[in-house]
Amino acid sequence: MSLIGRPPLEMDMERTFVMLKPSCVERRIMGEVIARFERKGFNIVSMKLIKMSRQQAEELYSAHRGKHFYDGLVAAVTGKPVLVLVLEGRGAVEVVRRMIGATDPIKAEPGTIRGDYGSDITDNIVHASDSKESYEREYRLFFSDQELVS
Ligand code: 3AN
Repeated sequence: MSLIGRPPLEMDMERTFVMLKPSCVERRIMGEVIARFERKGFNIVSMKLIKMSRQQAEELYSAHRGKHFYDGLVAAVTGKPVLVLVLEGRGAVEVVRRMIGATDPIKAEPGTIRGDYGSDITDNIVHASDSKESYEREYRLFFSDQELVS
């Protein structure tokens, strides 16, 4: 892989892709959610408020194509403001997944973001990559390497 425009990360450092979903934006709790990631010690490497296109939504959730909730999921995030971020820190993928909690906010532990703020399983406040491979695929849907600020 070419390293042009993409210097290697420091040892132990890892990046993950996070999206604050439409309800998070509408309820004006973005700052609270971002503050949790910052307090944990993650660096924000890039961040922007966008209206997600249908194509981006279909790609982001391509693993779920054909499932009963897929159409509703794509519709829930398409054309609405969402905040997309890249976070960096030790063990970012796993730690952020633990911080957001279980998919269904009703089952998510108190203290997790979904457990504390969510109730709807589809618009469950926040998305985060579930593996390094997912991160590599997902961030490219929204960011160029030049937009990642070390
Ligand atoms: P997670 O976001 O916790 O990794 P996934 O990857 O299983 O969960 O599902 C992706 C997204 O699909 C979830 N964030 C949620 O918005 C939606 N979803 C998952 N399961 C359901 C379901 N049973 N009904 C409605 N939406 C769902």
